[in-house]
Amino acid sequence: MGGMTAPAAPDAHIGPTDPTSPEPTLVLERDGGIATVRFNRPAVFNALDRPTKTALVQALGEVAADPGVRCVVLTGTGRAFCVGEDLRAHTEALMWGAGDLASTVTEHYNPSAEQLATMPKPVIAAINGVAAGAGTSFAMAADFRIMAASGGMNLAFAGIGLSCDTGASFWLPRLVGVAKAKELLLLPRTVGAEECLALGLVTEVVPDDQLAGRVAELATRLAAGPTVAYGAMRRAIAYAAAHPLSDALAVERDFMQLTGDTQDHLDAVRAFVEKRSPEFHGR
Ligand code: T3D
Repeated sequence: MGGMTAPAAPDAHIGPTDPTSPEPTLVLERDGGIATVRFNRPAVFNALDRPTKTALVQALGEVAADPGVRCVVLTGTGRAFCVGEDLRAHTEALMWGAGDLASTVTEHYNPSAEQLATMPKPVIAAINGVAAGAGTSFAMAADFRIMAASGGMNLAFAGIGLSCDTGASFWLPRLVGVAKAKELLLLPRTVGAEECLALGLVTEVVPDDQLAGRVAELATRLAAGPTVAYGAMRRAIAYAAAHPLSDALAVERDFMQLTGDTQDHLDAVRAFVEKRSPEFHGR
């Protein structure tokens, strides 16, 4: 398929350009309350070189902090979503003795994983093609993973003799269970869209030519929703995954207070008793 071709947005911010192409390698577009972050190195299946990784950290920080952004879509151009580290650049760095994995994990992969998982607004991964390595981890950190029927996921790390990163060890067992997570990590292969759906790796599979429309529909709905409540739910679920019930209940109470104080809550309960649809403003 042609990939997610986002409609021309009124406000487009672009990342670095590739020396081999006039195109920016990461594109950030805003359309109303929806921000789309698009990997844009289709010739290398949206593999991540250093400038693109830096731009990703910056773009995610920007959309996370912007109260006008109420839903974030992460996607790729062309036949792939994102296949993780650019292995050509990486090999070159290793040959020059400059291959410092821990530093790019600290500097790029971990901050991006944290931002995706913790920003106070919903995130959709629009998986337009194959996702591999850290690309799968980015997708797994999203709240919704909508995959084109021609897409797939490959937990490719072991194929190049690496452990796993960007949250793969955190998200994968939570999505598919420990045993399946080990199988997919130790014996990597491209898992097709229907199997991803059956395993719970993605939330939805759609025909390739319906991906953009379906993602736009969901993003529009989420961007018009109770953003503070969505952000609180993301945080409550993350907290509860690693804490005892009594602690989770205490955090739930705090978030109920936080959301109970929002204008959205007041407006929505009034709309309920007046038998009309609520209109949320994200505050
Ligand atoms: O510093 C650190 O390394 C730490 C951080 C690591 C994080 C990671 O993400 S590690 C994991 C890195 N990713 C991979 O190992 C995935 C490698 N790619 C593949 O296994 C396969 O390409 C896929 C399963 C993703 C897709 O297979 P297929 O058969 O559909 O496509 P292909 O022919 O292999 O690839 C298409 C093109 O994309 C090809 O270019 P060419 O030959 O047509 O010019 C291929 O070289 C390029 N490509 C794919 N993946 C990468 C890549 N180029 C650079 N880096 C890649 N990761």
